[in-house]
Amino acid sequence: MAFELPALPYAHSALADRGMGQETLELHHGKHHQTYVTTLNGFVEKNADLQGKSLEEIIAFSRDEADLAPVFNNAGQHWNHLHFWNALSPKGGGIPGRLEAKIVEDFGSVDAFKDAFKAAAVGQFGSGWAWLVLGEDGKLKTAKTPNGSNPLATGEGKVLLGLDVWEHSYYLDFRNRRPDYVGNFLDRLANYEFAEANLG
Ligand code: MN3
Repeated sequence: MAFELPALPYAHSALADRGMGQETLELHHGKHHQTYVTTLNGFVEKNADLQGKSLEEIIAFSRDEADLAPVFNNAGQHWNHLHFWNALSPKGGGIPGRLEAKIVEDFGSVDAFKDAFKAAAVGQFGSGWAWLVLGEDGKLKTAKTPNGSNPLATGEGKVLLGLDVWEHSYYLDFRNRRPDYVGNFLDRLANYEFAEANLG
């Protein structure tokens, strides 16, 4: 039962007028994400300990094993991208009421949330991810993780919204300007309805 690359929930061209071009999505989904899936399936084929486990179980199993770092990173990247495609929307940027109220309660304002998320995304040195998570204390917070890691693995909370800050996600559209890519995501691309649904 191999892992599979799902279709994008929108056309490859659907986000082009909001700052994420067709070529970016074709490469990111069809090449980068596909490679994580193919590589992960190769590891599972050769390692009986991984067989029959869910994606989340493989992430937990490989998290603290140095020998399994490539398994962890490819499994994490598969999970992260499954999330990421849903965290983007051709109608993105608008924050629905229940999530907005929670953001204002926990960050003070929407602007303060965006500043904190930008700080996490820009401050992640090298490749990785920025996140909005619901912590175990019931409060929203931002987080950042390197490479293929994520808040499932670090135990930082339940993921509401994640942003890929690997260069492959923005270099064609924004060149080296990661802060502009992050700001564009928060204002025009982020699927806050998906984030609100993840609140539970
Ligand atoms: Mn990526």
